[in-house]
Order: sequence, then structure tokens, then C-alpha cells
Amino acid sequence: MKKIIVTGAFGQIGSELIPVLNDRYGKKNVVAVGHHNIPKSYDGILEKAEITDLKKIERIIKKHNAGIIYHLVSILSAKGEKDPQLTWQVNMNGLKNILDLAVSYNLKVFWPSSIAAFGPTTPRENTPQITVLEPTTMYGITKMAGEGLCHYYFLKYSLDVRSLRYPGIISWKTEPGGGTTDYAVAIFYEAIIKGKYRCFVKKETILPMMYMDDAVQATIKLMEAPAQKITIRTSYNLAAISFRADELAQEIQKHLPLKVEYVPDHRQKIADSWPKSIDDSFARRDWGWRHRYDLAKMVSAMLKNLRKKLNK
Ligand code: AKB
Repeated sequence: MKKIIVTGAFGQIGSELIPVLNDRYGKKNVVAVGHHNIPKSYDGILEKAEITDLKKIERIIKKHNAGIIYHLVSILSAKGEKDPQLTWQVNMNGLKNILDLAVSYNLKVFWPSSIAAFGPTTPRENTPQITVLEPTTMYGITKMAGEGLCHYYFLKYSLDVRSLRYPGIISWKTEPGGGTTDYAVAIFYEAIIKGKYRCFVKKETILPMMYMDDAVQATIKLMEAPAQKITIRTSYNLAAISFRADELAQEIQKHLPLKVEYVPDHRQKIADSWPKSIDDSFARRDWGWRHRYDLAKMVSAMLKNLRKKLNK
């Protein structure tokens, strides 16, 4: 079997996708490529490389006879606003390098887009698959342009590149770093550790979200779908749950005492530029996407897993 390469292996998504890939295809077939947060002991194939180091990435592809690449490296929305130049370089040049290598070495590619590709001119309720993309963050611009690049490589080079517009992903193993939807993860840590949370968006803020297990399941399902089923080569809308920030707090309060103060900061503007809910009917129709976690199930799973992790 040709090997599967995962870049950004130890980020929020990579650290949960890799164990599932290992179980499904065997540890000897999955190569984790990381630069940050590399665990002291990693039980699998590990390569250390920065995504902008094209030569090194090429050597890794050749060395392992790769057939598939999950290119997960990305600087997220809020962090991206602190250094837009670096965000462009990592997100766009990184993707372009991977797509070029994929053409040369005949790799199938997964690349994550995001609801950040949308902007204030996009319809915010039940956002359609094909709609206006006028993002206002550098992260969103790299997602919009990246989608265009993936589509172009499919048309021009017949590259089998597939993508999802992830909503905010809620997970307990690894914390997200520098996103706008991070409040929906941070609230769980603070609820368990301190019983109070200072939320950086208004309580009325509604954003599309998804539990990590659903995100991983969607990613693998998309990549395993027959090529003729894939009708979207920019990026598929993907949805599970949408809730107000205070609805999340209320659901957590059913399990433990929690006081929440809402003190919006610069991230509010980013949240207000994104959709509230997403129409993902293309994904459901084309490759059978179904989410499994609603708000109540997601909150129970998060609290159970985090309590174990934090010994609380
Ligand atoms: C972020 O908040 O930047 C990310 C995303 C929605 O892509 N979680």
C-alpha cells in the first residue's frame, strides 16, 4: 500500500485524525509530518519538517512512496490577523507547494477549508454551497483562494483533490490555537477547572460547530468516496450543529455549576462576518455525510473526556 502523509500532524485535527488513520490503514502506512507540538514519544512514523521547506517535503514523499496526503497545516483566523504576511506564506504557499508535489507524484489530496471563506456579504442563514465568497480575514482569504487553487488543479491537471469547509471544531485532546471559534472549547476547560468563564463573544453569537469525532468521520468518508461521486472540487459545505454562545453555557450548566461573563473583543467582528448555519446538502447527497453529535451529546462527551484528561 502507498503511504498516507499527514502534515500539521500534531495540530487540533491532525492529532485526532492520525489515530483513526492508524487503526484503519495500519501504523506502518501513516506518516506524521510535524513541526510544532511534537510529542516526546510518538508511536508511529514521524518526520519533522516545516511546510515551507519544499525540498524536505518532497524527500519525505519520495522516501515513503506516498499515495495520499492530508495537508492540514494552517494558521487560524484570529492568529492570522496578528501576522497576515506569515499567514499567506504558510497557508497559501504551503498549499501551492503540496498541490505541485501532488501533481508530480500523483498524490490524492485532502485540504481543509473553513466557514471563514465566507464573509459579511454571504447569506448567513443556511448558507448555500455555491454563494458569495468575500472573506474579511487573511485566514479567510487564504481559504477562499485555496479553494480556487484546488479547483484549478482538478480542472487543469485532473488532480484528485478534495476539501471540506469545516465549521468550528470542538475537541478535547488538543486545544485549537488562534481561532475565533476557540471559545466553544475554552469554556469546557474553564468550567471544569474554575467554574467560571469569560467569553470573548456576545451571548447571542451563533456559529456553526461540530464535535471532532464527526469532523474526522467526515474527512475519511470524503476521502474514501468514489471519485465520480465528488461533484464539488472547491470545498464542500459541512454542518452539524449551530448554537448561541449562551445555549452552550446552559447545556454545560446541566452538568456542573458555571458562571459566564460575556466580554466581546476583536474576535466578535470576525464571528459576525461568518454564517450562523450551513446548507450541507451537497455533502449529504454526494457521499452520504451524516453527523452524529447534537449539542447535548457533544457536551456530555466533551465533559466526560476532559474530566478524565484533567483528572477532575
Ligand atoms: C477559526 O475559528 O479560525 C477556525 C475556523 C472556523 O476555521 N476554527
